Amino acid sequence: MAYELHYWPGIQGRGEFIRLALEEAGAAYVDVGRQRDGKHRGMTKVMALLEGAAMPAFALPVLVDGEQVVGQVAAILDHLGAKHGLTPPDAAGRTRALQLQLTLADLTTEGHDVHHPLGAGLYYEQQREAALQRAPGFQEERLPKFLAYFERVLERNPAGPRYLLGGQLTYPDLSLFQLVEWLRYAFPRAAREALRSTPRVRALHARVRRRPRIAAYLKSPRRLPFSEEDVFRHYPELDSPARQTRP
Ligand SMILES: N[C@@H](CCC(=O)N[C@@H](CS)C(=O)NCC(=O)O)C(=O)O
Repeated sequence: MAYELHYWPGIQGRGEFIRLALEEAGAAYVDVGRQRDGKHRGMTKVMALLEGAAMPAFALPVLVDGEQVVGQVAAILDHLGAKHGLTPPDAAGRTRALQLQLTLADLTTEGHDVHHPLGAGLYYEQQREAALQRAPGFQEERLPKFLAYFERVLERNPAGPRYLLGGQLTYPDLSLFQLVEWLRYAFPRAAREALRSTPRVRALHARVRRRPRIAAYLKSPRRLPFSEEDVFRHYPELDSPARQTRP
């Protein structure tokens, strides 16, 4: 039976972490929110699941696997990883994968909060001044710190720096690929600067991009473009060198 991915339509969003894992696994799935079949529009089903599941999820994405309903990106990837060989087989390795994914979730939230520092309920234009103040700290301190961390993990992998964990691809590799994609889109200047000193992260990104199923997915209509509705957004003024944005 095909998995159901429940997520907002029209953006990559956090649903993209799940799509990349499903695509790499070659798993059949229905992107429910994107279904447009007249009366039973996909988002009606998505909202019904959010509100009606026996054990509800707080937010999207949500994965339905038969009887099981799983929320939180990291928990969904742990579930899929175990079923499709995208997590290390031993318990310690599985916990390490989760640790890396949760660190990527922290980076995702911090990247989002650059353009929405005051609250998700306000438009960007209502918090632009605060965003301008927040952006330099993200670009100069947090982004380089996160990327240097993943560089260190790759460098210290006893099996070599091709993947974050062991000698084969696991789901955090796919998620790190997505973060590099987003960072390059949203903060081209800052990402170029930070990635200059993280060659292993750059190489991992290129390696994931070349994987046949990922390459096919990226060319498919299922891969939506980046946009200013998404978790990572490109506002040129937020990617300016700090000295121009600080008072
Ligand atoms: N920690 C959660 C974050 C989920 C999340 O923030 N989802 C957003 C869309 S990307 C959402 O639906 N937010 C609604 C809300 O938080 O009320 C995860 O990783 O799944």
